Amino acid sequence: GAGLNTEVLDEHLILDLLPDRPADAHKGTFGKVLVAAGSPEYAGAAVLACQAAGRAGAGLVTLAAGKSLYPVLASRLTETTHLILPETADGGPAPGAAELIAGRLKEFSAAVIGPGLGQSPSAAAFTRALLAALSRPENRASGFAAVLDADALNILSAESDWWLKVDFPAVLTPHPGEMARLAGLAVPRVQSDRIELARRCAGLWRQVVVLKGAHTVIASSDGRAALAPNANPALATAGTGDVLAGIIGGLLAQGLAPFDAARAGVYIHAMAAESVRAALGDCGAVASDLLGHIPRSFKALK
Ligand code: NPW
Ligand code: AMP
Ligand code: MG
Repeated sequence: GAGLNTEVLDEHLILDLLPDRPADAHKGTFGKVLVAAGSPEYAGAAVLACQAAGRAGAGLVTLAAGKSLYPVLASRLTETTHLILPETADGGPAPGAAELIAGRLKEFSAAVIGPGLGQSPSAAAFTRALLAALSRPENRASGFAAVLDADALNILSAESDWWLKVDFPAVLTPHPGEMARLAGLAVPRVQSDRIELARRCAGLWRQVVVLKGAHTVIASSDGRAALAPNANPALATAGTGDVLAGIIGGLLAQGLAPFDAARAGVYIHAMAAESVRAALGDCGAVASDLLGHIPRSFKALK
C-alpha cells in the first residue's frame, strides 16, 4: 500500500507545480521539445506525442523522424517543425541519424524519445547512439531532461545494467509490460507491488519512474512516490501513452523538474481523460480525443 513518503496527487498540489505564463512571453520562454518518435509501422505515435507536447504548452516542437515518413507526418502536424533523418532501406534511421540530432541538441530544453520507434536493428542502433550523445554533458542545454518511453525502454531493456547508459536527467514512462522488461520481472509481479517496485527502481536507476496503468505511480530516486487518484477505462486504448509522453516532455521543456513534470503530466493527462469520459462515456474514446482537452485541464486548474 501507500506508505510513508507517498502522496496522492490532487489539484492543489499540481497547481503549485505549473509554470507561469507571463504576458510578455515569446515562444522561447516555453521551451523547445525534440521528439524522436515514429516509424513506418507506428507513424501515429509521433503525431500524438508532438501534438500533446504543444497542447501542454511547449513553445516549439520539433520531430526527428525518417525521410519517407516526412510527407505524411508533416501533413498531420501543422505546428511542428521537422528534423529529417536519413533512412535505411527498411525505413529505419540510417547510421548518422543520431549524430545529426546530436549536433543540434543544444537548441532543445527537453526531448521525448521512443514512442513508435519500433525495435528494428536500425531503431535500436539509433536509440543507443542518441542516448550516448545525450549522456555527454557538452551536447546538452543546461536544465535539459528527456522522457524515455515505449521502444526507447524496450531497446534499453535488452542490455544488462542499461541504466548506466542513461547519464542525463530522464523520466521513464513504462506501462506494466515495459516495466516487466526493464526490471526483469513478470507482469503479475510488477502489478503486485507497484508503489514499492517503482520506488526501488527509481532509486536503483537514479531517474524518475512513471509506472503507468490504473492508479499510475510516479517515483523519484530520492524515495518520494506519488499516486494518481484515477482509474479510467477510457484510457485503455492505443496511443494514450504516446500522449502522456508528449505532455511530460512539454512540461519538462517549460522548466519543470523531472519529478514535477511527471506528477503534473500524469495528473493533466488523467484530467483530460475524465473530460473525454464525461463527453463520450467509457467506450470508444480514442487517444487523439484527449488532445483538445489538455488545455482545458490547465484552465480548470488555474
Ligand atoms: P496484455 O497482453 O495486453 O495483457 P508492448 P505497445 C502489457 C507504439 N504505439 N497492465 C501487455 O499485456 C508504442 O509507442 C503506436 C498489464 C503486453 O504484454 C510502441 O512503440 C501507436 N499489462 C509500440 O507501439 C498506437 C500491460 O504490455 C504488453 C498493461 C508497441 O507498444 C499504439 C504490450 O506492450 C502504441 O502506443 C497494463 N496496464 N499495459 C500508433 N498509432 O502509432 C501493457 N501491458 O508489447 O510494449 O506494445 O504498448 O502496443
Ligand atoms: P500505453 O500503454 O503506453 O499506451 O499507456 C497507456 C496510458 O493510459 C498510460 O498513461 C496509462 O496509465 C493509462 N491507462 C491505461 N489504462 C488505464 C486505466 N484503467 N486507468 C487509468 N489509466 C489508464
Ligand atoms: Mg506506450
